[in-house]
Amino acid sequence: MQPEHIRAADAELVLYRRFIAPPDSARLLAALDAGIQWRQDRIRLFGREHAIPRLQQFQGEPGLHYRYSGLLLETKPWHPLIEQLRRRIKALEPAPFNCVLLNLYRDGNDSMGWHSDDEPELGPNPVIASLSLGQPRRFVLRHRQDRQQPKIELLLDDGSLLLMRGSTQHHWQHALPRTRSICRPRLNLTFRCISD
Ligand SMILES: O=C(O)CCC(=O)C(=O)O
Ligand SMILES: [Mn+2]
Repeated sequence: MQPEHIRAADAELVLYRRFIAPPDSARLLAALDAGIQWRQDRIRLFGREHAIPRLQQFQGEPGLHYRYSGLLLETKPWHPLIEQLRRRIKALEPAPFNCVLLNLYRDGNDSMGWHSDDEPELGPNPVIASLSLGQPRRFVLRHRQDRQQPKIELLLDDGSLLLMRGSTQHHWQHALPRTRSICRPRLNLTFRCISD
C-alpha cells in the first residue's frame, strides 16, 4: 500500500487511500453503525449550548478523558472490531494510540467546524490517525498563522487513512464542511494518544 505525502508548509500529512478495501469497509460500517451506542452531545460555544451536528462515541483504555469545547468525554471499552483496526494502524504508524473518537455523520447536514486537535492531553506534537468509512466527504485544512498559504482540500474516501503528525496541529486547522446534497452516512475514527 503506497502512501501519498501531501506537501504543505508546517504540516506532515500522509494519506493511504485504500487502507480498507470496499467490501470490508461496508461490513465494518454496518457493524459499527449498529453496534455502538451513539450519542448526540451538547457543547457550549460562545456562551450558548448547541447539539453537535453529528453522533459520537469515545473509546479507549479505561480511565482516560478527553476534554473539548466544555465537553468531558470518558472512555467506553474498545469495540473488538476497533481493537483490530488499532492493531493494523499501529503496524503502519507505531504510535501509542490508546483511544479513538468516533464520529458518525448521518448525512451531509452533519459536519465538523474549524479546529485543531491540540488539547494539552494529546501532548506537544499529536499523532492522529483518521480512518474514514462510507460516504466520501471533503476534508479541508487552513493555516492558522499564515492565511497566504493555500487551503488544502482532500476527498476522504471510503476506507482511507489519513495520518496527521509533527507540528500539523500547531499550524493548521481542519474542518469537515456541510454538503447538503449528500444523504449517505460516513463514519470517521480518529485514533489518538492521550497521556494521563
Ligand atoms: O471527520 C473527520 O474527518 C474529522 C474528524 C475530526 O477532525 C476530529 O474528530 O477531531
Ligand atoms: Mn480534528
